[in-house]
Amino acid sequence: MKNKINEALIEKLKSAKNLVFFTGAGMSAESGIPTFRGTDGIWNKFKPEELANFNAFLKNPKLVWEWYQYRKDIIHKSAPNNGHIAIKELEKYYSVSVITQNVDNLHYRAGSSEIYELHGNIEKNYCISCNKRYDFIDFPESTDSPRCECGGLIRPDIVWFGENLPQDQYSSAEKVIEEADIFFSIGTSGIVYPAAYLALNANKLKKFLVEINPVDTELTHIFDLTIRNSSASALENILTTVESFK
Ligand code: BV8
Ligand code: ZN
Repeated sequence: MKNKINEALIEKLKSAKNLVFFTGAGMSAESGIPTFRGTDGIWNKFKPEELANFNAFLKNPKLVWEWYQYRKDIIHKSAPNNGHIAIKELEKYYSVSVITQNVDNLHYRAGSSEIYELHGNIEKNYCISCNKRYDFIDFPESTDSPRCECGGLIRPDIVWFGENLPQDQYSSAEKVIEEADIFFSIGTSGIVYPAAYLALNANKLKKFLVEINPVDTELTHIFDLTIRNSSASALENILTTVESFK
């Protein structure tokens, strides 16, 4: 059932120029990609400290690579959902910036033109010894984990726990938030920092904040409006409403 979107949001959408979408794993749930902490969450099976950190990688690169290849296989069988596509379509009417915590490359595949990847991208890799890039390739099956021609270990270009976020992505994200008229936080539990600081910044800057999530999150209290719906349905509703008055 199409629920009508909130009058205050419609008024904002009528006057807005710049939209910012801050997205998390829930954005890709309707593409069939498991979230991290939900009931189907992948962290229920694996502990982040065991896999998504550099020491775990050095200790057992093959196990960490198996985990990332398993996730890449799921992602390669998935496609952007109507939520990713709606965000791309809104570029017809607004300046749209996507700030994503997701590493699944789906916003790119949906065609969004301005994306800031805070936690890296599962299709990108580099050698930890010589920094040679190995992006957008699949490594052949082997008994060892992928090695560079220099002999060094190749790692996913993903931000692990305890690692700094790419400074250029983070500071660009901070800048687009300053210009935002509406800040949407979609499909994130809001517990991972410093990414979650970006929502707190938007709040401090008194932007109009909208949360799209089926359930309450750690950040719910800072939002002007919460839409308790899935990202794909909520974003389709928003796009249809915008198309009705643009
Ligand atoms: C760092 C890559 C500096 C791996 C990930 C304060 C300041 C700084 C750091 C910290 C701090 N407090 C704690 C820390 C440490 C840590 C942290 O935040 N820990 C948390 C767990 C408490 N942060 C770090 O380590 C960061 N590094 O700060 O470096 C530093 C250096 C040295 C020492 C200290 C600090 C690095 C963080 C990045 C870690 N890497 N991923 C990989 O992907 O393999 S984090 C991981 O969580 C993912 O990247 C993911 O993007 C991120 C956030 O998760 P969500 O996207 O929110 O997903 P989640 O499953 O949690 O929630 C899904 C939501 O969707 C739910 O709310 C659900 O209801 C909703 N949903 C479900 N279905 C739908 C839906 N919504 C809409 N529609 C649906 N259909
Ligand atoms: Zn190398």
